[in-house]
Amino acid sequence: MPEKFKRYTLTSALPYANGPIHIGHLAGVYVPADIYARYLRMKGEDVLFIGGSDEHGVPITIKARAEGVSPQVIVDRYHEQIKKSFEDFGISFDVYARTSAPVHHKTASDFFLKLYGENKFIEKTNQQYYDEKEHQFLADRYITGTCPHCGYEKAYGDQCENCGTSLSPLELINPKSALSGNVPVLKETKHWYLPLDQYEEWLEEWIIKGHKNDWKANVYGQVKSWIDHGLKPRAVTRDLNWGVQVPLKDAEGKVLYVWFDAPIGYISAAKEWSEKTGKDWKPYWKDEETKLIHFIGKDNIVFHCIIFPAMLKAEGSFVLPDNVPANEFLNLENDKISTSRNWAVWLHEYLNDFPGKQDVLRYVLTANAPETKDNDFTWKDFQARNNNELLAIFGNFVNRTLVLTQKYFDGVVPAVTELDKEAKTTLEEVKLFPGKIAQSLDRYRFREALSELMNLARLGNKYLTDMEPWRVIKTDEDKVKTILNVSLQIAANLAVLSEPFLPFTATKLQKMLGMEQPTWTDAGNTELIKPGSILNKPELLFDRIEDKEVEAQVQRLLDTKKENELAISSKLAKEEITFDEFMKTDIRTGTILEAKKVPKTKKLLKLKIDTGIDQRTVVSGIAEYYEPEKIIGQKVCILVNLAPRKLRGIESQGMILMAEDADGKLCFVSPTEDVSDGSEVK
Ligand code: B3M
Ligand code: ZN
Repeated sequence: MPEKFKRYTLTSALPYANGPIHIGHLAGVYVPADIYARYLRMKGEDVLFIGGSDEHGVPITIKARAEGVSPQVIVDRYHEQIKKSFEDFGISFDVYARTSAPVHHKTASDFFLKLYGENKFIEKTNQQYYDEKEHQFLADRYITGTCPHCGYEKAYGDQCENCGTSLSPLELINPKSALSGNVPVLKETKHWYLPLDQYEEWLEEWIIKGHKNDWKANVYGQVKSWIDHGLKPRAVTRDLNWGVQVPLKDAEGKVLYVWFDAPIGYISAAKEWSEKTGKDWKPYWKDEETKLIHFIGKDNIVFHCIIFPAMLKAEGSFVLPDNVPANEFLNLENDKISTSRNWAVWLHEYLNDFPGKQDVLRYVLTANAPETKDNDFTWKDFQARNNNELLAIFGNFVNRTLVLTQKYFDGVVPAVTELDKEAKTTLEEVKLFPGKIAQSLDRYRFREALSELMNLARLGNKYLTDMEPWRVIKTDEDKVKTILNVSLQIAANLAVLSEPFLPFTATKLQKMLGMEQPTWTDAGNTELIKPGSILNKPELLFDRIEDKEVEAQVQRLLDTKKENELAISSKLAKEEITFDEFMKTDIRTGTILEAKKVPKTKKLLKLKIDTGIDQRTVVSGIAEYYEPEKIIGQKVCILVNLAPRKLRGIESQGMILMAEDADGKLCFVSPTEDVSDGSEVK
């Protein structure tokens, strides 16, 4: 059991504000963090649950560059979208901040200056990779290459996402600029380094010895292997212009490394919360009786278990994390979730497609949480868990209990007449659930805790089915009073214990049972619902998810896969073909008559083209490059004898020819002189 703490500071990884939230983020970080925060609050603990957007770093500037807008435009767009989708999904942050806020720039600068003033950095001038075409130093995601540890060919300059190792650009094999594709040159530049090697002994003591038994094996193992491999000084500044400016005179054009400033974002978020609530933030970050927990995904372990703690240790006035229960990765339909390939279930789209079903997704992502190893989300499983578990067990039990109480006693809670053996045994079992669930939650075993909650629902469902009140009512009304009273006590315990996991369901059920703001200590009480109290009108907690709903989601993913193949195929160098093979193609000049976006896709336009021989529909992956209304009348070359193919339910009869340069910029291949549509390209 955990020793008593005065308060809890829970942080959740700050998502880059360069795209929406998807189910991988939720399963890895935000659902477990929210379950834990709600559980602690129900126990009456003092909790500060921190979230926010990570708005610096190369992922943001790469996205801005691709769209030809400023990084601020990108972060403003996605910060709002992410914040709203978390709110709508019931992630109960006490504050949701952002690292482009002035309070963060001040906090991060002051943090840097304190370490600088106490000579905690090493100042080094050395050779760094530089892109001569883009006039830009290359760090982090601006440079890619082969990971020296695992051979992954798309490792970034600061980390290999394949094996998680933190890297520096100079370690990459065959480095290439992610901006121009060119091989970079080496150029001199000055940076400030955090000497992680000087903290190796302390980290050994604090983690390897101190947290051997309470940190998750997947986290402990990764940290141990880094420390065993030896830690090296790490640059905490970058030659970039988007980020927190390095607060030194000779640091023009340099910013703090995003992984130096972002974790400090947890602290500046607490200051923002303090400004909003008038409460003092300092105890939540500076009092030893505060339990600090970082909720993250496994790719963030090195930053939260080695680099940020070393920073906190060097600064000296903050508490250290008590635990970092990092989850592994969630895959989608047996493939890695990928923002760039749009292979994801986006939270804002889920909320739109499945209104009122937040708890179904919370349930499935917790039941399948990748707590110790990567796991997979499938829409079939999503449907099955809703229909066979939430609806058939939890919902069915509660609904039958409430409907029968309405039917036999007009919704007035009946008193127990006599507690027979089954009733006594069942109620004794009910009393054990709060302890079982709490024990799992205290050890960040959310899947286990949720399965115990479902076991309580199973217990109720079995008791009601075995007792058959609908049969007994014909002969023994008193016995039915006991059966339904016992069932209502189980339903009331579900209403309390389900709140951390299924907050929307718990609120509905508490309302139906007339329960006011229950706390954790109410759970296990088998007289929660008082005889004579009047129940509110029952409503269904869950409804059936039909095949067609999930089939539509699977089809969307299949269409996405086809779109990606379409996009990728244009990039691959083709093998040699014979003249005769080329002569099989029939390419004509044509004109675009109509252009429309294909709904729910990012890449596709539906075009109507006059080919000179007919008018036909072609689906083309150019929506990210061209506004439909701007390409009406555009002359094109079209491959007219390509076998038709269905894309998002639309039959595409041919392919327009586009040219794409190394930067991925597209342009039409069209006749340079005025020729009639249908002219043959030879
Ligand atoms: N922005 C998210 C990621 O690596 C990163 C987390 C920062 S937490 C301080 O996906
Ligand atoms: Zn690697």
